[in-house]
Amino acid sequence: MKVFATRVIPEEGLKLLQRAGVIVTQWTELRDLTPEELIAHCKDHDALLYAGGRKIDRAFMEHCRHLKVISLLSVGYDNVDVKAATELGLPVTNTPGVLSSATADIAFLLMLAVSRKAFYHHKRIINDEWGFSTPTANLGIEIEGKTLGIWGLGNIGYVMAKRCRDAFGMKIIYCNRERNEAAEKELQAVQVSFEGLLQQSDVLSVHTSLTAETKEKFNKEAFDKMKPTAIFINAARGGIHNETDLIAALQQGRIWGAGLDVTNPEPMQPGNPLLDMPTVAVLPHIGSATVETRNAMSRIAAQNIIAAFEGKPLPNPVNHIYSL
Ligand code: 8YV
Repeated sequence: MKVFATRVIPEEGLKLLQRAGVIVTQWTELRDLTPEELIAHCKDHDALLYAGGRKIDRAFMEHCRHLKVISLLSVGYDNVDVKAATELGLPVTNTPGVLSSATADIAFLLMLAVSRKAFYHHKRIINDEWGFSTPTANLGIEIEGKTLGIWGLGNIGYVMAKRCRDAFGMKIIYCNRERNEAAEKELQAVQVSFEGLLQQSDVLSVHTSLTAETKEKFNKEAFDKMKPTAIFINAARGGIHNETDLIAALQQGRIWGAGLDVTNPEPMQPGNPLLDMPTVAVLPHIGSATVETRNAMSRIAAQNIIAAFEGKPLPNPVNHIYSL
């Protein structure tokens, strides 16, 4: 059996596939495959290992209905039209449960980097502009004892909340569709409304998936309700914030700072005003980008493929969200 991968895949997943006798073709160019190239490559492969690139849409799937599985190297599955896949009988799988710590670490890093303007100061040193002009210039703000608001207190949100509670004694509030009783018990987290989250958070960190409901949920109306001293963190999906509204909110002082591991759109274009703001920190979607986590993800992606090839139940299907 043969797998086509849209990116070079981490070693441990590759080895797992090869030990199972699977032939793996990896797209090694830095540019994304065109839709036509992806179809052409998948025509003579039995599975797709999607590790980034253009969205996998219905048009692709209608040309590649022979695939035994579309195995994502990610926990998020917004880069695939899962509804279409389910209607066309194409299994889609993801890699849950292994990237919560790595991604929460990036959210935590961004919170600190923004609060102390770290990326701005680093850039000043690179530009040979060392130090402060006066004792009150370029000051940051402190995190100790402040309120962390989590939108989407799932696995990643829980780790972020625990890091912040344990390290900085932060008060945890959250807004979820359902209660997170473990967080309430272990972290003394308090469930609040979306309005309450906006009004009470000193740091508001987003940890939801990107869906029709969450798309651009953080827009002008939301930012207007946040504290002018608040920091907005998004290490989930760029599509959850409206970037034009975010830029305006920062420029007009309606919020204090923003830390983004995801942008809208991606990649962020040169000259984006966010890149010149002292209270903004931007990273290129590296939430899961550690040796340990990417290897763990690739092992799961490989296991999903092997199960599909062996006709066994898929360990991590996502089609059920459309209950077909
Ligand atoms: C990247 C992520 O997608 O898992 C997710 O949903 O956003 C990240 O892990 C992944 O690193 C791309 O291969």
